[in-house]
Amino acid sequence: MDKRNPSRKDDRFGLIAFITVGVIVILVLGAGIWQGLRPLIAQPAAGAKQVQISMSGFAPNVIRLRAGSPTRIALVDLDDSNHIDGGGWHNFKVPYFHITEKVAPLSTKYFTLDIKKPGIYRFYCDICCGGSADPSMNGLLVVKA
Ligand SMILES: [Cu+2]
Repeated sequence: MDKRNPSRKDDRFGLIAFITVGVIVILVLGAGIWQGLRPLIAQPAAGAKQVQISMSGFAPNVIRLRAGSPTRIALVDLDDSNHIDGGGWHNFKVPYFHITEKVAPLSTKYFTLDIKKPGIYRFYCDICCGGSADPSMNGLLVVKA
């Protein structure tokens, strides 16, 4: 009589149960995260240009403005506070104009950009991911006359 067979069956059952529970946990967590993020992502900021920021960078990373025409920006932070690097906080810095706007995890920060001088200016986040040295944390403000 082979004594290994029953224990092998037990192992397989254990593995299948583990995978099933894992899949259920991933589905439930995924649905929860999606439900939590959806209002943020879907919420149209009335009259504001939406700029999303996360660990993967700014989207869009090119913001086009007209000189002398104030533009409201809705900076949407998609990261939650569980991020080790910066705790989910991000900022939007335009060093040329000494602008710094900070946004909390999973929230939206509204501010107005009123640039009078046409040109192309760099912006970046210096809270996470290596900050201004990280190309994905950089963007360009294109201000036309
Ligand atoms: Cu950041």
